Amino acid sequence: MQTDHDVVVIGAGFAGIYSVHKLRDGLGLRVQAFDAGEGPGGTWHWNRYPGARCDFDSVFYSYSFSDELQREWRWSERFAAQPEILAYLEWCADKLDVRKEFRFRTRVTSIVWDDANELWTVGTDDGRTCTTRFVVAGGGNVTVPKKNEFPGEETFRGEIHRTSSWPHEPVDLTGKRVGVIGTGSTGLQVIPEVARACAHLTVFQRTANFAAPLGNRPLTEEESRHQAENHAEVRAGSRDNFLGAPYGIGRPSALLDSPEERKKLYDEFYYPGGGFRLVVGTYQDLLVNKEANDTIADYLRDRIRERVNDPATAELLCPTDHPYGTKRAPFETDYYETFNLDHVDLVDVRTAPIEAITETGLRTAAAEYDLDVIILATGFDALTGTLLRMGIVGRDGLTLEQAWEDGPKTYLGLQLDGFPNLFTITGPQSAVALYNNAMAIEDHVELAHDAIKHVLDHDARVIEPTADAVQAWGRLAEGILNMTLIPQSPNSWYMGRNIPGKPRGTYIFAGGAPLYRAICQEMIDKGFAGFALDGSAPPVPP
Ligand code: NA7
Repeated sequence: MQTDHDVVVIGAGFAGIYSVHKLRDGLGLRVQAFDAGEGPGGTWHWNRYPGARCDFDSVFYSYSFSDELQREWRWSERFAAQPEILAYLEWCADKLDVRKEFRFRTRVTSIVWDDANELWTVGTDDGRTCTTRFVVAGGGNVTVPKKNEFPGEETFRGEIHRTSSWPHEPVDLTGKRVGVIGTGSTGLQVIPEVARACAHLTVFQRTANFAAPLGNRPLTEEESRHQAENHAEVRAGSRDNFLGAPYGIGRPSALLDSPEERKKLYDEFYYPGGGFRLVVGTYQDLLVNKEANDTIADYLRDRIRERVNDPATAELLCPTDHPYGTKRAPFETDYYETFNLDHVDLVDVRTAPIEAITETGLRTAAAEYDLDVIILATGFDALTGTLLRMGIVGRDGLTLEQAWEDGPKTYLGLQLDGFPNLFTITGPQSAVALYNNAMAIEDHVELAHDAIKHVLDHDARVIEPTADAVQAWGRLAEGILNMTLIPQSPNSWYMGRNIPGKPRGTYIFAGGAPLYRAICQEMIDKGFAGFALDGSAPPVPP
């Protein structure tokens, strides 16, 4: 049956921009794309809080598929800030001429499979609907903020801001008493910036985090030009690296070196900074061996005690409840020194939880805090939240909520059984979260493109993973996750544990990008093993 479009693409971030380009210009498909924002940018359109910055080097956190894009764009900092990444994505959208396929300020609210006609009907919040053969969901996996858990928000006489929907106009904090809730990657970025701008800052910390210096600095013109002109050499090896950047590979085990050798190596990575190089460039067993992990955890706690003047505050900032890296490792600039400032206080809300937002501030189980501004940096319903709010209904009226009531179930994080012709870019259980997201997205868009091409080449109508393939992938992803230390974190979003009531499960593929890519390649070589075309499938890969 004729549909309005061949493909509907959701999202105008890294995933949506590339999907439109790849499917329209590569396969000649009729593409309609939607994004709730006013323009391209995705995550980088919304997260405009002070200090928002990527902690992957800009030269790696950018598209690699186009020589032209890499040659023409110049980064100004080693780790770009939000405005520059947003400008980059807007520029890419123009260069690729994809804006015209997007309807902006439009949120997708329903995606319903019509089994009789083998098409999707997509509804949007402007009351319109359209039909399409394929849907490529590229709405990001860290986009739906965690709901505010504190009663009384409506009574507060000051301002409340969420980092994930920060106002476009600058927020003036001069002379204000500010409270920040949350000390994840976002909190650690926003806290030093807010401290610089306000009269008094109270940081409400439930779980201390292991942060290491980011090592950001401006790039010289020479460096920036060198990166652009030699991008292939500069990025070589990215796809062979666990994290998707050419960061090198560490020594086999932290336990084979003496304490002095270990300290020397950690110092070499810690003091200059460099983001995730610390995780992959030091020792290979940090995420799988608790004793090895303890060596870096102790090292990082010692650095916190060195940098924070007040011993009691330093102890409160030292994590004790999870191994390093089992919650997403954050990177910081001046975070710990912020607590040496006279006008900054740290409040422990683990022992005395926040009970309510009041007319004048916040109340914890132990005290009242008077505030003019409250900043919520409390995290996201990550990995599944974006898809679950799109009103997706597959075969036989099965909703995505029903399909995932015990946690996500996917094949390669790309497709789900019962939801034909629907592709989830960097969906749950793909090589996401522990992988440079820009590159993970590129890989996945190409995989979706290859799958759609496979359908078209075979004059088929629908592609969908078999139930066996989904089960096998779930078992593999779970098995690999259980070989790491990640399950030892009580509240990591890697396992859905940061949201009360969210099903616990395997939300990421923790085997690393090279293994994930090898599995996908084998799947393709075996004729899209694990996927069925019009109901008929080749055997599941061993
Ligand atoms: P995170 O890493 O989930 O951090 C959220 C923070 O908010 C974390 O410190 C939480 O403490 C805290 N939080 C959440 N709920 C509460 C309540 N009820 N009381 C006190 N504190 C609370 O989110 P981010 O935005 O920082 O980072 C998300 C990702 O975005 C990041 O990893 C990058 O990939 C981009 P908790 O640890 O739950 O005790």
